[in-house]
Amino acid sequence: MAGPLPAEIFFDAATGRVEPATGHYVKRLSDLAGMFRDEEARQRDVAERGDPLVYEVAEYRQERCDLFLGTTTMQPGNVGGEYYMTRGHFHARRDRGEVYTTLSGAGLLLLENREGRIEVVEMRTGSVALIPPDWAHRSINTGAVPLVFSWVCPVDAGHDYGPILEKGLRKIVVERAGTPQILDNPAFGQTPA
Ligand code: PAN
Ligand code: ZN
Repeated sequence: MAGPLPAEIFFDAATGRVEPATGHYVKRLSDLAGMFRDEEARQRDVAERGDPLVYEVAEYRQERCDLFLGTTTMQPGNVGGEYYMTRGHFHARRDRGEVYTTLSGAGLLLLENREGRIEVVEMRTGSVALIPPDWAHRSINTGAVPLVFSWVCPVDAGHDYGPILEKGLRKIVVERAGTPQILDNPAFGQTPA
């Protein structure tokens, strides 16, 4: 049996389109219950703004290849002042890292390790973030246009969403007078209702 073959994959830096893609999913605001500090505002926006798209993920993978790759495209927006963000996760395998490369837009990558240490990496065109093994990671679009980044990850890394769903991260990123502010998360450690 032939192994995986070398491939050229095209990423559209403005739209995040992956060509060819082997998978794709979208996350709308209705999919993100309990993630924002103002849950009522989230529900209102779902009802009144037609359940806006928050982000989408497109990927390319081949069987028996140890790596896979893709893009995440995040819309601009906020819920009660808290910028649109991804769910955020640890990798299920604690010995698997990842690399994010920002293709367009502007944002912040919020990282937190098991000891509660926080790191923030700026996301802007050309910036490459190294996510070491066992650091939770969440990306946040703080700009006025889509934030598009590519990622490369071991296929066996897996996702563990549990800890962030249950406790949140220690920091939140909110808009104040048009600029992003990183604040302590007042609800950290509280499981959403
Ligand atoms: C990324 C993320 C993607 C969506 O591909 O999965 O940006 O974020 P959430 O999975 O946290 O919703 C990645 O980090 N993969 O491991
Ligand atoms: Zn990841």
